[in-house]
Amino acid sequence: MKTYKIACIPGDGIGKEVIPAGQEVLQALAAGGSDFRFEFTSFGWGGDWYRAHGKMMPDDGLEAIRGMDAILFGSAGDPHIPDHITLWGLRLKICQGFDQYANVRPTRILPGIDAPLKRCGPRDLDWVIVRENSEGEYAGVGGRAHQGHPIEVATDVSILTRAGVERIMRFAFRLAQSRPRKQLTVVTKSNAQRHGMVMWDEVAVAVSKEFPDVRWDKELVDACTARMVNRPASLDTLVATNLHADILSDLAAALAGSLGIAPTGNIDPERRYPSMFEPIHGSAFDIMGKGLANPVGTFWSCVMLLEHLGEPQAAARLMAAIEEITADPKLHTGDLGGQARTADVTAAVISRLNNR
Ligand code: NAD
Ligand code: K
Ligand code: MN
Repeated sequence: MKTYKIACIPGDGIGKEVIPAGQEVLQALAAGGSDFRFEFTSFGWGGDWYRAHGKMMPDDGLEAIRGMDAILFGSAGDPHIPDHITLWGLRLKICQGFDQYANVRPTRILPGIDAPLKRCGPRDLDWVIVRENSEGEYAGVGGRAHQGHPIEVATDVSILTRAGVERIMRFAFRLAQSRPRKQLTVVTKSNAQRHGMVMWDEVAVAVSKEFPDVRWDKELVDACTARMVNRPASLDTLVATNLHADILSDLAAALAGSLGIAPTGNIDPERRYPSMFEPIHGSAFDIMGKGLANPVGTFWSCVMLLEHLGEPQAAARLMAAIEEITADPKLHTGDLGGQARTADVTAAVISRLNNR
């Protein structure tokens, strides 16, 4: 029997509630007649680790998880620690350390979910947003001079490399090609950002030649937000830089019903390192510790994890169970206007899995 080694990093806030729920669901899936099993190892990194050790994870932390088949991640973000410390000290350290350069965010309106767009049914919104996850606006380059003085100057430099843009474009064209509509929108801002984004556009043209069967177009990021709202069915696969896609994908999650549902994968397409799967939401300080978090974003991330491991049947079984429970308003958590608790939703998914 195959054994998949999974690193679980709940992190902070509701990450500590939804990741154990995801683990339970994966365990139930494996127990129910699958030809594989999971070996979970949990790592207590995050804000609590920071209070005890002065850093978000140990210096040799990446070594401890390098040999895993995948990582299931919750959230980094603590009410008492500045966000740039929690983010750079844990999540980005893993994404960058393992060169997870493709961040993939599927967005669909699941059955039973009341999405805010008028005249938009489930079939009108079926997107995958590909986010460049290793450079661009979040390269971490910049600085502050004359800090605190009236003449202070602060910079955050966006770095794009031709190799970095080529690999994410190729990944996005290939993903678009694998979907029924074979359609890609390249999101840009080359009217205002006249160096890196102009190269981005040029690389898109060059890489598109390798994919003659993919229809593609270009859209400025600001216009793209309006298009997502006004003409959702005109989009399928999108590719954008780190910052642009960060913003577009939260909008996408909200248009599909709730931040609590949306999943993501931080992927190393070359499979040199483990890839990391997580709900797109953060620590949700307002509801943490109360058992109210929607675990569906984590469950859907587990579907992506299973697909990545090469277990499409198990992934489909879990997705079907998720869609059955979103279809039932009694199993909606507060973010969806319901009263259900994390534990109710988790138990319901497990019972659907056991009855399939
Ligand atoms: P957030 O996603 O934590 O919360 C935004 C809102 O959505 C809150 O009202 C929250 O209650 C609600 N929400 C989010 N997930 C939910 C769920 N599963 N169920 C029900 N409601 C849910 O975003 P924020 O408030 O901007 O950030 C809080 C902290 O999380 C910050 O420290 C931030 O840096 C961090 N964060 C981390 C990640 C990550 O680790 N990938 C992502 C986003 C934010
Ligand atoms: K997250
Ligand atoms: Mn974000």
